[in-house]
Amino acid sequence: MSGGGFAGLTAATALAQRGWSVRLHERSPELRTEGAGIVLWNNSLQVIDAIKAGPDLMSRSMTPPAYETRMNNVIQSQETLDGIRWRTLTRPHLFQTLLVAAREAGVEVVAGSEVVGASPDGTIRFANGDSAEADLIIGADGVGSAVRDSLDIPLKRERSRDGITRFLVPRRKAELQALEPDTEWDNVIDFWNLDPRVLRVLYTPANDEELYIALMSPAADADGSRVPIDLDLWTSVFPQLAPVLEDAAKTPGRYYGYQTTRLDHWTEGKVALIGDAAHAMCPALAQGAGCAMQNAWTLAVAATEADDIPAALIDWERLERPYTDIAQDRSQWYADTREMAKGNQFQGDSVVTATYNPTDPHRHEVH
Ligand code: FAD
Ligand code: 3HM
Repeated sequence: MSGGGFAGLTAATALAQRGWSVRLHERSPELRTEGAGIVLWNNSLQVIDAIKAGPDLMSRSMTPPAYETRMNNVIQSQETLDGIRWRTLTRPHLFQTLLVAAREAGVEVVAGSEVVGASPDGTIRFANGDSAEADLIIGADGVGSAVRDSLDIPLKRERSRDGITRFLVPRRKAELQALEPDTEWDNVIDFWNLDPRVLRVLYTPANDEELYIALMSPAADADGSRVPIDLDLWTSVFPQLAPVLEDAAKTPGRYYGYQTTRLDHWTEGKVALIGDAAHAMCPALAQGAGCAMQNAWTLAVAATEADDIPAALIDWERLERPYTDIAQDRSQWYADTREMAKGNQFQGDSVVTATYNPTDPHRHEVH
């Protein structure tokens, strides 16, 4: 396994729980995550349950009463998402949850170990010159995947015009309530402003103490995309968020331009790619990690049941990829068109992946 992010940890855990002997190589000297908050939907929550990490995840996460969308501070919709399972949480909490599950399952984690490539015959190569043989090699090494690049798989990378800077800050609910008493500050609130200037704050409570805020602007807007953030600019547009924007301005931050990567194929021989290595997507539908975990799980199940691993991997991609493709396509469309600003966005094609249950053994049967 190359990469100890959400994809790699999930696949490693699911395989180890099925009796595989799993070694996970992580380039960084320590296993940890960068970043702020995250939203998970039924597809990944089912996987969390299946690897028996549900109680841990639930202990520090929440389901907000609604996903609210505002345009110029006028409410467009308050989607209660009835019947759809979703949770908001911090990335460090998801990471710790998965790391504990991996360790309990007996995954051997090797930190400070950089993978430089893999071959379809089952050879993995390391930066220190070593190599090893395996029945299955998984490239879960993120958007810059060395495993993927070593296989020369044709890929298409598209960049969108907007991007985002993410922060984890204290909730400050009482202060926010004082500024805007009629607001339900436990909601996710997607504050859009398109006119006269494109600036958006996605406000996502992650638990009782921590708040995830994401500040979006076009990459071409030098002040909007500046880090540390331009506090005067952001508070002038979003005065009701001043207390939490002040906290955000104290951290350096990193502006992330939206991008999408599509590969011609995800597997070659005994090598499979999952997560951002295979299908990096725009975050509009909050499905990047969700798809990573869903594919990690289904890959582990398919490989365990296989008589012939290369053939099983091809089958796995054929059956599972449509659920990722639709999330990727919709997220890119939302990012490119900014149509999310209209509200009522979690319907139809936009929730096909969110409501998928990858752990249902009968999921591909036609009814
Ligand atoms: P990564 O997290 O990138 O992990 C890859 C790991 O591999 C890293 O630990 C890295 O150090 C390691 N590595 C890299 N190269 C090597 C190498 N050569 N050898 C060994 N190790 C290596 N998704 C959601 O589901 N919900 C959300 O709400 C959400 N919000 C998002 C918001 C933003 C702004 C962005 C940018 C993304 C968001 N995502 C969200 C997407 C999600 O963050 C990613 O899809 C997910 O983290 C991908 O996980 P991964 O394990 O594939 O890759
Ligand atoms: C959860 C979430 N949703 C949407 C975006 C986005 O459109 O940038 C980012 C997110 O973290």
